[in-house]
Amino acid sequence: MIVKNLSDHLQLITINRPQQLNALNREVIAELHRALSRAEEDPQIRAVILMGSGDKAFIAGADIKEFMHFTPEEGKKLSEEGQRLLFDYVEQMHTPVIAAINGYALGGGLELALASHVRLASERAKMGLPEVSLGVIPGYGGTQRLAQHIGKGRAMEMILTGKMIDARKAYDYGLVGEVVPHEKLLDKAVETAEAIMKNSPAAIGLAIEAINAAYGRDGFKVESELFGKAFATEDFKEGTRAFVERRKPNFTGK
Ligand code: CO8
Repeated sequence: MIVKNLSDHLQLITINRPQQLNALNREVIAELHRALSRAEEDPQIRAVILMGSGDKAFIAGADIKEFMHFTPEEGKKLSEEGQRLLFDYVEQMHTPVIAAINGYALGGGLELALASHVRLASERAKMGLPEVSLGVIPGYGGTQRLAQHIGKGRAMEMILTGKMIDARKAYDYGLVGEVVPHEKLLDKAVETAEAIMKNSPAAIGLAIEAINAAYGRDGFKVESELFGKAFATEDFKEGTRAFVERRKPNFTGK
């Protein structure tokens, strides 16, 4: 991960695992938590931009190779830990976080963007929650936050088909605030951060807290339970194995 101050008050955090399309393993989640909590506790930092390194991906999801052999208990724990350290943490930060979606934002990658306070996309971005194609469900808040952002019907369709949508459709859905040419994405994120940073940091923190208060927490617990449950299925073993073997899965529903 690369942490860079773009100005006295603005920090850019780049997830830096480009060979694995910035997939989130435990180590990256822990590093992100440390960097974000440092930013949150530093009164000088008034906004954070999150981006993926390389030209291809924001984040292509949770690290499938890390969790493919986990038991249901380990799966549930991974989901709960990730929620606490990263996804819920980001959502509740008083320092606003802008997700600059510079390529694939899939699974946990889109879930991190959904937990962020503002989402901007490069015209090359592709977004989706493809978990059911692996025999699992979104486990980092996607079943809850996608519907909060784009409505239940569209969220249901995206999650059940597992299909990716492009940046234009994401804009039409209200999933991202703006779509810009790829090379202009960081500039647009800086411009948006600057607009936010003109305002009272104290009031911004309180506004985030008030907006979040409208949304219940029960569904997140259910999601972690069911995420763990999926790990007990044959479909989960088949789906993750098919991914690493680069073939289509043969699901049986067991
Ligand atoms: N996990 C692990 N490795 C990954 C991931 C991932 N999510 N995505 C890509 N990679 C790796 C590939 O395995 C490959 O590695 P290697 O070169 O060592 O074989 C490398 O990144 C490059 O990827 P590809 O060769 O596949 O690149 P392509 O351009 O052909 O395809 C895609 C790009 C379409 C993005 C493709 O990589 C893909 O489909 N990736 C997986 C996307 C996905 O299914 N994401 C969801 C993951 S599940 C998830 O996020 C669950 C969230 C909840 C978790 C809660 C607790 C764990």
